[in-house]
Amino acid sequence: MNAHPQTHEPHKIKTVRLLPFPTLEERKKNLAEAKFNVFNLLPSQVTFDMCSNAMNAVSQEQLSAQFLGDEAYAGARNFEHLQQAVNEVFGHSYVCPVHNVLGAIKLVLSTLAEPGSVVPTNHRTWMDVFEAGGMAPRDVRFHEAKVFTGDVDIVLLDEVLGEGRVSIVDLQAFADGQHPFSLANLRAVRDMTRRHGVRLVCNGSRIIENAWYIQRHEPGWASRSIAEIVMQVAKTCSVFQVDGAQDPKCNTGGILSTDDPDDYEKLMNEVVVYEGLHTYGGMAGRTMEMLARGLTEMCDEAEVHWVMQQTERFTRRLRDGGVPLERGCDGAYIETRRFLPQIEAHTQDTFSAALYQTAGVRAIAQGRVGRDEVVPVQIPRLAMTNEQLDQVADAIIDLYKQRDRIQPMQLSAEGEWRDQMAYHGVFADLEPYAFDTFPYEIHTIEHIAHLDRREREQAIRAAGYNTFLLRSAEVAIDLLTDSGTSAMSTDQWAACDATRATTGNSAAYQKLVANLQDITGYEYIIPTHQGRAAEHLLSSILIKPGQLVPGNMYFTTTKLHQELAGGVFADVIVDQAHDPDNDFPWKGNIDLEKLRALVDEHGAEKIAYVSFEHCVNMAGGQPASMDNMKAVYAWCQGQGIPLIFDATRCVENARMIQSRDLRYHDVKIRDILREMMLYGDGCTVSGKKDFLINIGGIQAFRDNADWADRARHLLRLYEGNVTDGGLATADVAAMARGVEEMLNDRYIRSRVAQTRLLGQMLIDGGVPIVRPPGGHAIFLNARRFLPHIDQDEFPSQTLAAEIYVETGVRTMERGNVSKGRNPETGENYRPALELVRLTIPRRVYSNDHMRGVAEGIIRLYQRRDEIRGLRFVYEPAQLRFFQARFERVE
Ligand code: P71
Repeated sequence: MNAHPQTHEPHKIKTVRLLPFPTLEERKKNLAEAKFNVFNLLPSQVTFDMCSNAMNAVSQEQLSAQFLGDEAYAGARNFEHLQQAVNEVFGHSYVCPVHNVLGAIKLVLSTLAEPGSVVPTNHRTWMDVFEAGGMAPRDVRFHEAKVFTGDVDIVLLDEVLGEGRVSIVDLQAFADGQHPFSLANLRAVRDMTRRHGVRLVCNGSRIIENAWYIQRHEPGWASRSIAEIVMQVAKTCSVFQVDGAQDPKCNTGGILSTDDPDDYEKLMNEVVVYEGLHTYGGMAGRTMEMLARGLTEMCDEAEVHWVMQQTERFTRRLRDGGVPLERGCDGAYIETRRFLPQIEAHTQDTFSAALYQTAGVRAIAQGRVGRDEVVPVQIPRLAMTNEQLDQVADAIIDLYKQRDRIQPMQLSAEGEWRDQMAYHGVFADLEPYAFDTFPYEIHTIEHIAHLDRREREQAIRAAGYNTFLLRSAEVAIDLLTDSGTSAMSTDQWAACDATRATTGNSAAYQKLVANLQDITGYEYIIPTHQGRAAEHLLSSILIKPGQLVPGNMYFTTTKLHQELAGGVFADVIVDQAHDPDNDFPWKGNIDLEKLRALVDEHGAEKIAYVSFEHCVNMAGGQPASMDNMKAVYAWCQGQGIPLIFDATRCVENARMIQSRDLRYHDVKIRDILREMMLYGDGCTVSGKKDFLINIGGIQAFRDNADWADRARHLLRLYEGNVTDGGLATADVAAMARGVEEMLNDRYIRSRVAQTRLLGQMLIDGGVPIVRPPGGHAIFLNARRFLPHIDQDEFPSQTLAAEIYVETGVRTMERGNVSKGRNPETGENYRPALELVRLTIPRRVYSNDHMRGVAEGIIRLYQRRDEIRGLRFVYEPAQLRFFQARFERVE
């Protein structure tokens, strides 16, 4: 089952939650206010909250279950779905819902266990509950076990059962997060309990991790699925309990299941006392629905292996760094006594406080004071990338290196439970840890296709070797475009949700205008449904038939609208932009000499406006320099020629300026962007890129009221209301929020760094790409990748198709097929550049996905000689790249 080690997540990111990064000063203040007990910190004060309970990311399907709450008091449909799921996953016929696992334990104790009886266990977690219920827990764990450390000592159990005061045996799957049991041992326990007429109760809240362990380490189970093992474990037990907030990735809730009608009867009658009716058990209807979905999804083989890979990697890295720990099923359990040998008391809270102080990371030890000395650093399931986890591990290792400097804390208030503790702390002089990674956690995921090679062969043949014709369901990693493919944030969703739809004025519109006025410095902000709508308005307003529109390389829709308005595009980009091997940092610049020559030849009145694109798409996402924008604008002003930006990728351009121009290293992205926009009279924007939205755009003008009036007139005719441009009010709200998020320096840094990483890995693998790596995409040089394929056999198209077959990655052809035929000669154009674009959606893929993409393409490059070209079987007359179909040349 684990024949295919995964290099990346078997899913992509659907929604992100933005993370706060409090400064060292803020962290100290927060810590003091929290009385040096990290339990008291608010989520808004914590960067990475290392807890696996209730903090997991979910699939978009599971999230949607939240909105399917029936909320009936009795007999809810949600309960029926929950029953079905439990029947399918655990094989048990009867289900009793509970508010969480504590409810389940309480219920078992009050119905199935005799008061005062002995309860043999393999765990320590719920001792307090047993003791509070008048039971005497007895540890029967086999402490000498090497692999299955949660196994029961059968001889000891036999003895304890022989004493005759036992009514239930209570085991935990992956006991205390550290000790998995084997199926063989569990079955032996079951047989023994049967002989003694005692029930075997199992808390399976971490059944998935335990099943994975069985699959890996127990003889005979390697080829069985997680789902099968889970069912075997559950069926072995008389009563099975699950906490909804653990493996099923719910935020709360739980269940008890059994096959015994008499026990079910007892549970049903008791559940009304402590929990709720037997058909909701103290859960909201939506929680039952989410739980039902979570139970079915949790056995997904690929997901389980990804999650377990994270734990292994995280604990290995810490161990390699010398940190004393026990490996848990969901993270590292730090041994704080050994971590802080010089500290006499309260080592757990001292460790937690020091970790928060240095890194803003929270790891909480909960439960009763004095019970143990570990602090669990758990990994919220699916919520973090490997890179983020590596950095959290490094933060802990850094702390370990300076552990001698950590001071003891003085108690100021004490209690029986950890959340009651309070301290007077002193801030040791500790070197802080600085994160440099995605400033968001994963909130919702979207599953991606796992086709095998043969299936991908079939899919691409059926798509006529055209990646535009592949179905999304056939694509593993989709690098077709960065347009409209961003993951929205929970704040954007919240803004959508809070919006009341209107066809008139709205707070969303006002916020959009205010934000963009502030960001661009332009007075007139006009929403459009996307970029080409703005291009239509602009071209209609500024172009008189026969006029020229100089620009830094064309973009298809931009040029089309210029032509529809009677204009003629003229390329004035610097020559370096046409040379894929030239490393010039500002390949998006306008060549002022070319522009001058054009005006000298035709006269300034023949120029409609200068069209200046940021991070030029067709040139490979190449930026323009601040000096160039400034110089071109100054010159244009002298000539009375308007300059209009295509600011679709303006933030990426700002980041390139920040990193490549020394003078801007310490300037905020917001301020760089504001200066860039100073050097123009307006802009069009496709918001589907840098604005972090799935739909939307704008048209903006600095101060020309006449242009704005005309734009609004056309907007009413062709698009929608002046307050929405044809967008839903909710989408206007998402855009208003997106333009705030795009200016986060950490975000844009990690965004551009991700593209550069992909480029660098390809360069290191010898793959020819357009240099230097751009902002939104990496372009492969197909002519050099496939030198043996003639341009009339479409090397770019061929390469895009072969990449899909090799890797499941979808890319876009930008070569001979896109360029089309010369209408005069009927021949293919044979453009200088034959490219394949790998476009990176924003906030959607991890750097591990990028690694997977690079490795696949490098593999393909190594066997490039085997690749044959394509020929048309169907060729549309216009924009042929969208619908064209091909077959392989044999
Ligand atoms: C991209 C796109 C989307 C696209 C457009 C046409 C064919 C294939 C894919 C759209 C842009 C863009 C620039 C610089 C205006 C638009 C049009 N790019 N300017 O790169 O890159 O905006 O799609 O919102 O109408 O995949 P729109």
